[in-house]
Amino acid sequence: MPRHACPSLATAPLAAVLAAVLAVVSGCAKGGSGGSDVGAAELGTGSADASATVASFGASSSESSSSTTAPCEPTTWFLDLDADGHGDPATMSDACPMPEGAVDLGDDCDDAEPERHPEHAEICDALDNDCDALVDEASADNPECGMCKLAVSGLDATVGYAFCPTVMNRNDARNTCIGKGGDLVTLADEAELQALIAAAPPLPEWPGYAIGLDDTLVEGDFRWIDGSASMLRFPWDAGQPDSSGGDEDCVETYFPVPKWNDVGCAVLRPFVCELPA
Ligand SMILES: [Ca+2]
Ligand SMILES: [Ca+2]
Ligand SMILES: [Ca+2]
Ligand SMILES: [Ca+2]
Repeated sequence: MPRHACPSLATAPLAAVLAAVLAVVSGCAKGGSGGSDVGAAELGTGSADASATVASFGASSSESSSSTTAPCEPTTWFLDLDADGHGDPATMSDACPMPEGAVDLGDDCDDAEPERHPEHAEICDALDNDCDALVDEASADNPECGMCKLAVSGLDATVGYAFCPTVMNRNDARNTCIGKGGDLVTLADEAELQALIAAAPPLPEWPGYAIGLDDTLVEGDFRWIDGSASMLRFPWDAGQPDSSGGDEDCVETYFPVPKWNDVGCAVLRPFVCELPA
């Protein structure tokens, strides 16, 4: 069926207004091509700024393909005050087009610190760079921190070790590990012992490194500091433990061969921490 004809505006000025109104009602657009559904706003104002905001563009974008203005889809934005490409999730808003200073990622754990966001490598700077709630944890990018060599356990990627060469008594060593978010290392079984050995950097054979094992409560009954049981058969060095002098309640291990020795808890030793990774 042929389309109905659009009236000419050139021949009858008075009739032009009526014809224009009729054209809208009947589906005739300004160009006279007919059939396209141009919005009334365009006819009334001739304005092309309807895309400036979501509200003015409305929900008719799919029907405006004949308009010369490209549609603008509303997008969720987040303010990125520290300009690290990751926005503050608390500042979410939908807008069109992109507001100044905003990004479409809302995962920054600290929008005032560009050295902290989920894609940042963890480095030794007393900050949680990668936003995983762990500060300066061991990773391929963070092999050493605070004098300690760091390594992730090959047995459990959530476990890390810190091999700390600074000598101190057992109590201070333990508090240092606790201050790092862990404790002196404890070993559940042979597999964990082997994981510790494999993770250890090259270390001098002496002195030994303090670990989280002692018989402070009951002489001769060595227990892990976290109270855990152990399936590990302790790899004592020959003749150890001997409680030489009658007061050797703490334990040190040598690397790379795990020869263990009981030693006085006041003796200054390097130490191994077990930390979340
Ligand atoms: Ca940011
Ligand atoms: Ca940040
Ligand atoms: Ca971290
Ligand atoms: Ca850090």
